Amino acid sequence: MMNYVEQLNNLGSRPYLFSYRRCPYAMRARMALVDSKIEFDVYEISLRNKPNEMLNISAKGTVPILRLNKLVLDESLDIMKWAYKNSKYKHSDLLEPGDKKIADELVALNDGKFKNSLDSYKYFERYPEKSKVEHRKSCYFFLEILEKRLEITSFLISNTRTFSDICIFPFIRQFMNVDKEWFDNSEYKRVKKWLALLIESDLFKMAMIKPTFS
Ligand SMILES: N[C@@H](CCC(=O)N[C@@H](CS)C(=O)NCC(=O)O)C(=O)O
Repeated sequence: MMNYVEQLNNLGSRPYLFSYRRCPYAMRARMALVDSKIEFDVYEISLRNKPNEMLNISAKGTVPILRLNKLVLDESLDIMKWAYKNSKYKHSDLLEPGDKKIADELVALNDGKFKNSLDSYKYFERYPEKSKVEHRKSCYFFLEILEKRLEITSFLISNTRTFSDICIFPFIRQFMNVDKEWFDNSEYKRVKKWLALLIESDLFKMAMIKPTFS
């Protein structure tokens, strides 16, 4: 088997993803690539010891990063959009679902205010000015929005999975895992069902397959 540098030197037209398996941003990028049936190689990095090959192409040092010949994409949303645009399959409805404005607003809320609240809940011990329960409460606003959306359709924008479901899902999964027992007993029954569907999907399972080398 080729080592990592040999693999990089042997790059043809096959995209290469610097990734971290448990990172929600990397998860959604891998899901979009898998969903688009784009073949790609994964380099699983250690966040504590980032490889120079990665820092050389994007100094900000976050994963995911997609490298394809001279193209470097270092934002998960850009990678996802690139994947769906370059898919051999018709994915335009995934990128431009019925209500694009709502879809964009949901993703922006997720990546902004919700992600901040989620971090304070997840790392509540670092923010002792509030209790764990109070930190969790600061996340409810987003779960309530999702629960309302899911009253109308089985996924966030339509009755099929679209871009925003994939963008948001890894973060709600993270929220669930902070206190799974609490989440399982919570009142967000539609969110729980939606999350379970995505967790059990072949798409998620494929995106979580352990890379063969790192
Ligand atoms: N806006 C970026 C955020 C990516 C991000 O923050 N990834 C985290 C891992 S989940 C990271 O690489 N952090 C750098 C570090 O921990 O050193 C994106 O959407 O790709």
